[in-house]
Amino acid sequence: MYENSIIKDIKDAEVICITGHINPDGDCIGSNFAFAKAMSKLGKKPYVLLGDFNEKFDSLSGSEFLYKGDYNLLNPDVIFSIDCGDKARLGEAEAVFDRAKITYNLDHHISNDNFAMNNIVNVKASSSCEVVYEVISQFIEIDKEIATALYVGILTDTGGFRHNCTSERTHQIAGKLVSIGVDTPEIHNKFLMEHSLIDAKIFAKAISKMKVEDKIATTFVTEDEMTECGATAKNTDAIVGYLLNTEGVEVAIFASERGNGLVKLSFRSKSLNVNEVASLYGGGGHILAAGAGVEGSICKVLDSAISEVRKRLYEKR
Ligand SMILES: [Mn+2]
Repeated sequence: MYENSIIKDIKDAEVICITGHINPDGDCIGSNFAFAKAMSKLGKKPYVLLGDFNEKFDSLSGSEFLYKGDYNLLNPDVIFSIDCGDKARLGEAEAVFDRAKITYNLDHHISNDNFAMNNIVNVKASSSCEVVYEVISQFIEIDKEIATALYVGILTDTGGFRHNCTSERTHQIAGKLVSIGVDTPEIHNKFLMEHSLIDAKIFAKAISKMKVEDKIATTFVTEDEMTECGATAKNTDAIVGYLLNTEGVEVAIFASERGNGLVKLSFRSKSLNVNEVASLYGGGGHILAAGAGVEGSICKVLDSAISEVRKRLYEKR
């Protein structure tokens, strides 16, 4: 239903920007790159505005559209926010978004508050790549490069088709992308299994301090530990999922210091709604996977999160 207005807005625009959430993950990067490639098929050269991300995504086609210049110079005719549930999570790109003449919001986060002029938010979709597939397949032919970027996003946001957000439609789309030529063994290894030495070092620090109490698995890393391992936020992605995979655990919470007194909380759950808990701290995400940034000391922030989770876990049974 939006395809016609999207095509018109793209064709009429001179300056087009695409952006996503801070600390972009596989789904955010894959959906941004795939959408940029789709636009280039319409004869446009969009600017993709994304923060620092894991180098392994550099090999994806679409990275050639990344804009590394001054954001203050960008006054877009149209901007697409993809995979961002909350306008404030656009980070530096938020000001560019606010200056744009026409705004779009393509997403799948349940916490999304429809912050754009045009909102294509499907909370049933496994990933923003699934949302982007449904849109762009209406007006361009998906080639192997676009298919690969989309497949990476679907694969990483579903945890390899394991999370409950994975639907029949997710598999249909993935099948379609495979038929276009995605090299699935290579993509699974590179984007799901492989980690760097730095990832492993910070993982070891975090897991060595892991605790399980009342079916809640928790751990944390300090800024000093991050520095010692040479790690940044992008190296800690695997930790919270590992916590949740612990036998008997219902909810996992991972806390990490992000400098200037900011603590990032990541929640994963097998059934409890952790989007609700994250939103207490001004964050959000999905029912079973959510996050928030909180100011305070890491121990106090983590303790507070544990008690909020515990309250809900035992109230509801
Ligand atoms: Mn996503």
